[in-house]
Amino acid sequence: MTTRGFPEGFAWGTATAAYQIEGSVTADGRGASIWDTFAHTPGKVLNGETGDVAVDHYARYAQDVALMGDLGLNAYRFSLSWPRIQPGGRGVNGAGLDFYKRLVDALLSRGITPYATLYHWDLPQELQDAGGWPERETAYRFAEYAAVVHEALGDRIKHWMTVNEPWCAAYLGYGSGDHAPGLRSPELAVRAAHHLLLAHGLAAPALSGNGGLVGAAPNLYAVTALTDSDADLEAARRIDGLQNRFFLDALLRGAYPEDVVADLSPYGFADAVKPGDLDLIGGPLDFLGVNYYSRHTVTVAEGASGVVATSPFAGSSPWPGAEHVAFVNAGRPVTDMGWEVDPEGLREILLRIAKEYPPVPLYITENGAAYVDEVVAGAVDDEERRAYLEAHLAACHDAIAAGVPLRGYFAWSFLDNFEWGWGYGKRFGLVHVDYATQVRTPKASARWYGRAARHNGLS
Ligand code: IFM
Repeated sequence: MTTRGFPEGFAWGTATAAYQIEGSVTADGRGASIWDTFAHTPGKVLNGETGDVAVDHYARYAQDVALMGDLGLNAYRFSLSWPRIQPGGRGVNGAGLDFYKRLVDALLSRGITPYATLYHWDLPQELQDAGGWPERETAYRFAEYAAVVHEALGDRIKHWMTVNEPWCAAYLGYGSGDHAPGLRSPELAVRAAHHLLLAHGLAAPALSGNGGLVGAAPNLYAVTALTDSDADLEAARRIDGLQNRFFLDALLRGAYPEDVVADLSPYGFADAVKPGDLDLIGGPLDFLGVNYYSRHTVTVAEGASGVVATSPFAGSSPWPGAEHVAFVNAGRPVTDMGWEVDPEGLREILLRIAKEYPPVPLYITENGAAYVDEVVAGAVDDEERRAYLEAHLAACHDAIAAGVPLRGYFAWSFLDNFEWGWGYGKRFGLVHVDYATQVRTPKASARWYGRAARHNGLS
């Protein structure tokens, strides 16, 4: 019996990203991305693993889409590989576009609505060689890429997300160096953050043609100070500013928060922002994606370093001006990533956006958990992941009941895949992948989630 029903038309999907699943990194003219380079650099990814093969989705997409359909899902969020479509960051590679046409046609034939992300971290290497996201020019190149994509796929795809988790792309890529391209400079990171948002603003008009709906997918956290000391409250203000308000205010209000601009002024942030940029960034947004995993509980303690465990090699802080902050666990159970399970934080964020910002339809564009899974007699009983999904969907249900315009939920991830600096060591999939044979086995969580999707609610 369905006791917690969701609104009619609610999107029940899963999410993936190109470099994490596709493999086939030289097929059909694909160029190299910064993640190809980074993963092939010794000491950057656990066990030297790369996305060269990943879960071979490029070759197996039809089987994967069929499985989604069989499970009963009605939506799928995936990313387009920029260097597949524009090898070298220029021109048009028809063969690369054709892959996404085939993928989307397969989705549509199963009644699965495609939600496409243009940038999930795989910048063409040549654009990085020219300076990458700290260079303003990269944002203009992204707008050209968006126009190419929309021209080719705008008849089939209506839901577009420009940038995925720009905080990660900027601060892990150019600040802590835990992600590609692996640079460690707060000055570069803050410029990258602005240019990723500028890229969104410049690309949006092209994507909105032909009935396109445009969104972005920042990763947001509930943020709490460990104590009510002035120092901890100040730490929470800084982290909330860098992680949440910077992106929300820019996208939804067309302004950066003044306190964050002040925090970032020692790093030359203001110089990167040109007249008119914020009008573009804060232009019409058809929906906002929310990637939510956990809460940051922050404190200031002796020896704190601002380091967060975003890679097994994490060594420096991705938080300009907040390097003195420590991230602590507040006693909740943790996933295999060490992230606290906190569904209340999701409800909190959804209510906050609805209360503090101009109205905008919302989607949970990522939410999920890594656990250690084992195939036993052909089955994976991942009760912890199932419970994680149920608790977070219940938080969504509560938020909707409180008036939040939440339109869909995408579980991260459809398949086990390449988890960036952790390589294949962390499994987020609802579907287990045997990396030696590429055999897919839906976990118990996938069956449970598919039932919820088919009933449009939780029982
Ligand atoms: O795997 C990532 C994804 O690429 C971006 N969001 C967080 C996920 C889990 O770390």
